[in-house]
Amino acid sequence: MERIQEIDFQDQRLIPIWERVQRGERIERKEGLLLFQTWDLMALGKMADFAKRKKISGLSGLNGDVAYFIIDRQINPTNICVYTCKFCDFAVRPWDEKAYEMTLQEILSKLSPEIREVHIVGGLHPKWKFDQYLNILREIKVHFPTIQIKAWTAVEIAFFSKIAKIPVEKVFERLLDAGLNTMPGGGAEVFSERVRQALFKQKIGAKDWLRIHRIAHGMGIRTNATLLYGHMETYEERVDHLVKLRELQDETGGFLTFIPLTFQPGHTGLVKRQASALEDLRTLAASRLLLDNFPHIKAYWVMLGEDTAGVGLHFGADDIAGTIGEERIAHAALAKSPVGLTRERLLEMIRGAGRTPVERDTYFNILRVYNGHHIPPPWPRVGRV
Ligand code: V47
Ligand code: SF4
Repeated sequence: MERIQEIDFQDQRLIPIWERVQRGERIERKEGLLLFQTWDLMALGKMADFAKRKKISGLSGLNGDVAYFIIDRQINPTNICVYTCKFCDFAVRPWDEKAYEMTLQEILSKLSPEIREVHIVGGLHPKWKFDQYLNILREIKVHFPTIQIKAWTAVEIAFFSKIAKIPVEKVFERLLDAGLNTMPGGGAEVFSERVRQALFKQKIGAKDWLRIHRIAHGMGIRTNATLLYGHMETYEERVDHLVKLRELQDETGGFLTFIPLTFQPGHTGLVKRQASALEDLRTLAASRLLLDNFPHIKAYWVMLGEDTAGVGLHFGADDIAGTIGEERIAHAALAKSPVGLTRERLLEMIRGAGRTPVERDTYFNILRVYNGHHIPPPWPRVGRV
């Protein structure tokens, strides 16, 4: 049992919420909004940290001080996309000089047996057949049977269903047969029709995104969820997004982790600058407190930056993502973080935040707890590209 800590509240409006959190009761919509409005970030962080410790010790039997990481590799097979979402700097048209399509050989050359998870997501190619996407999974499983595959967002699943003219259930059947393990959380953006119309109107909205994840969960596929914030969404829209995810999780229990994605403005001109670190920490903490039925909250260092991600481990996050290898989506939008990190650097970040590193697989099975065991410096900082 986690020790109940004292919090010195500057914003007294948070006290009833803290009482609820200690009793393990659910936070309602109005209280959720207050979490986004309060200036009392320290109290918010302490409440979220309490909720995180309780959740993690309950789930894993480990001390709630731990933070997870994974040895993974991101692959974005193509940046050619039929859609033109206004927030996206990654996608290009086929004739663009930055357009690329990776061959199977190129994809396989990026992998090695020590990688635990490959995260595959990319553009919606105008010419590729569903079989080409399936082949990527099949070949990875043939050459690297121990690598777990986290692939294709709900947006891509809807696209496969359309190009192959088969229902979503059949799409998943064929993906499972080809080697799919889990599904990433992208493409959710923010569940607001107002924002969808303004920024990504060609893409599926809340109803379809949630329907596809519901089907995946029903077929035994664990999935993740995201929120893209820091563009034109309101706090009410962020809360609504989180409540919708919580409702689906109540129904299915299929979500593994939630990843708030802080918008990288890049060349889009949508906002002058990225959300502040305080806004990032607030969003992590509010997510931990509102998503009381989600096992994990991820501080994605790629978009947050290494320093904010480390502090995020005190604001409700219990996972700092992975080595990644070669990130392209955020970096097309001028993200300042490295494109990949080494295991040693992730250990250093977690220990620097005063947490105990725990290496995991795609399902959050624990592979190794790094208690007390230190790898001596000098540590390589950036992963192999
Ligand atoms: O769906 C696109 C977002 C997502 C930008 O499931 C942007 O473990 C910020 O979903 N700034 C793809 N975000 C990435 C994603 C993800 C990342 C890490 C872990 C997991 C997981 C999933 O990235 C897209 C879109 O929402 N995105 N452009 C941008 N400029
Ligand atoms: Fe295409 Fe996804 Fe970018 Fe939209 S966000 S343009 S669907 S790659």
